[in-house]
Amino acid sequence: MPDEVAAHAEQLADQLQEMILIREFETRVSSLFEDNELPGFVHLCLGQEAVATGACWAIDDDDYITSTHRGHGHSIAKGLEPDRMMAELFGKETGYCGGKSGSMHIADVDQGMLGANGIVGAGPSLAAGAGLSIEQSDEDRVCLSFFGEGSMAEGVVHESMNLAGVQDLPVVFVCENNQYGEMTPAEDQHNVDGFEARGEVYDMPAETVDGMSVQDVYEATAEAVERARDGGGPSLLICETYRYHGHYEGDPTTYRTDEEVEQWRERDPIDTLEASLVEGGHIDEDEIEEMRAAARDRIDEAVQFARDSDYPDEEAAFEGVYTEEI
Ligand SMILES: Cc1ncc(C[n+]2csc(CCOP(=O)(O)OP(=O)(O)O)c2C)c(N)n1
Repeated sequence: MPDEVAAHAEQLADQLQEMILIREFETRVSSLFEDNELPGFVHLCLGQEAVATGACWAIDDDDYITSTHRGHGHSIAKGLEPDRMMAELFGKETGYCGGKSGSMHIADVDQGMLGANGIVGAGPSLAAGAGLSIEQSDEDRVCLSFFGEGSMAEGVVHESMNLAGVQDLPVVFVCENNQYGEMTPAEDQHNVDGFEARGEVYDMPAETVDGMSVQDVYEATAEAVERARDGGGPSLLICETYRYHGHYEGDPTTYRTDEEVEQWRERDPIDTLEASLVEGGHIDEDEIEEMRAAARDRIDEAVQFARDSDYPDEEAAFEGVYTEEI
């Protein structure tokens, strides 16, 4: 393990910085929500940062992703800016979708972020569509599709995986098994022993990955992405992870124990990476504090930007509803 860290120390330090930024964003959103500054619902990915960062690190800027209702980490990892994301959460016109999407539908098609999605299981269908368009236009792109293990019981996810499998589409299905779909434990929702079988029936390679390790997620995704680019078709990755907060902010989480949360926190993706980088002499405590300070400053600026921005005009409600006449 120390050799692994040494071999990738520089990249791991950059990944650490990004995970710290995602955590700072989510932590701040939690307190803004508690203070009633944000309209709508928010679902946070605290604890799941390594999946977003590790997977997105394995793709290029012009590749695509699809996301979920828990999509802030995916968006930051795809390169979206915290200030326009925060403005979107505040419902302001400077947000990525002009303040009309809020947390659950953030998208920036120009950056290949095809959307967070309040419809559970919808992301994989968009990913299959993106994959089809890549194939038909003969482009050298791939699409990563993030979805939760709860979505694995949705018919549309199976239809999308089937289509991707049959047509050898360049899609990597990234299932984040954070152990619960809303308040229901995964084992009470799915009568399978692990999720690999769900990929194998569609004839795609499937692998279970430690979703608390950014390096493991990165390596597995990079391999699947390379296969997809080489015409080898789709893959399924199941990233074992955990969400520290409730399903939504305000969820009393009576369905799980403090001990369980604590056990997962002991494997925290940021703390463990920091410890191994420090232990290997690749980074010191001061540099980690600088990373934290930089993330805090960036999120402070994002909050200020969002607060200072205007709400959209009423007429904006009717813009972007229909396609332009063609
Ligand atoms: C089609 C659809 N069915 C049900 C819901 C209600 N719902 C919202 S989140 C959720 C659980 C999703 O679990 P999972 O896919 O594991 O994602 P996680 O919340 O764990 O990230 C459900 C059932 C929905 N939004 N859309």
